[in-house]
Amino acid sequence: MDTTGTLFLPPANSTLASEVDPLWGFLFWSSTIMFAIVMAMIAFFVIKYRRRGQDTLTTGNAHNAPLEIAWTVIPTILVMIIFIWGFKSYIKFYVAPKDALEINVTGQKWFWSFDYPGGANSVSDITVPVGKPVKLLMSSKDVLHSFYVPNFRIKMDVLPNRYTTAWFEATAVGDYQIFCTEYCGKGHSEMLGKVKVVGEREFAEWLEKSSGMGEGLSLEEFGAQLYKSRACNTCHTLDGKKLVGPTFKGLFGREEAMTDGTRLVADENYLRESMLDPKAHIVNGYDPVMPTYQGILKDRQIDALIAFIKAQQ
Ligand code: HEC
Ligand SMILES: [Cu+2]
Repeated sequence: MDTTGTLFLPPANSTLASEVDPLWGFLFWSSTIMFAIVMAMIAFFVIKYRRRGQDTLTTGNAHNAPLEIAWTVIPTILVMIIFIWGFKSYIKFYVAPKDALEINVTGQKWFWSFDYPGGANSVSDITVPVGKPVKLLMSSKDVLHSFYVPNFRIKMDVLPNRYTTAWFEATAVGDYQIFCTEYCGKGHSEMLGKVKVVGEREFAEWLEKSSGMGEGLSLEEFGAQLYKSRACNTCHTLDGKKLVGPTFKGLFGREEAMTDGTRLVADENYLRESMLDPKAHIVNGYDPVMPTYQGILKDRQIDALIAFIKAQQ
């Protein structure tokens, strides 16, 4: 069933999703039925015991043992069912299988980055194999974020200075939306990405390609790739337009005013510093919101981005 754009959750594409959905359905429908019964009884009693005249009073019942037992026992049973069912699923969600593929997830304003075993990394989108458990080891570089993949029914807070985990096993190849569900500043709604679920063979090929340092590409070509894959393009244009950050067009060699009153020429050292320590100098007219790429970009990648920026004249 395609539920895109409906009130309900999108299709279930992980093994855990089939744990959650029946429980959710049970909660939803038992609440709905309870609600209907309570509403019907309110309506019924309002009519039955309406005021009929000035002096007619009904005599109230002080006790009704069977009724009192019923309204205690039935909800208790329901709550116990929900508790036991929920607790069992919770444990399954909490404890990843031992053989899970472990991927580090870093949240920062305003994108996700992923580090795979073997040195590959990616920004915004995470690529994973189908039919294999994947464990996410998550932390934040700045504020609270939350990693949410509706198709997998997983949602977990991502905190600075502490690791949280989540795991899933995707059951179908495809692209699934990632949302950040913890308000994290003005770029929060753009903190999007995709889980790209691929076959086992493609995954191995992807790992191979992404752990590479752009072999066979010129620095400028590699830089063009990184400009997109490291999400620079969410804040910097190539066509002269101002986005969250200044455009890369004509940047190299330009003299710029900084908020601390200094004027700097955008040379190679300045560009490098802008990526690794963006708060060191803030360009006049912009907010200090660029994330640091310290620990994310390796030297050849920095060289490649500099070559790419130089070419944008
Ligand atoms: C979340 C938005 C954002 C992202 C993502 C981002 N930047 Fe920035 N960047 C900014 C902002 C805002 C400024 C201006 C304020 C400052 O100097 O820190 C800036 C400034 C810069 C500057 C200095 C520009 C100038 O005119 O002096 C360079 C170079 C730069 N960024 C490179 C990059 C590269 C390379 C990437 C990707 C690896 C990147 N940025 C990703 C927001 C971003
Ligand atoms: Cu966020």
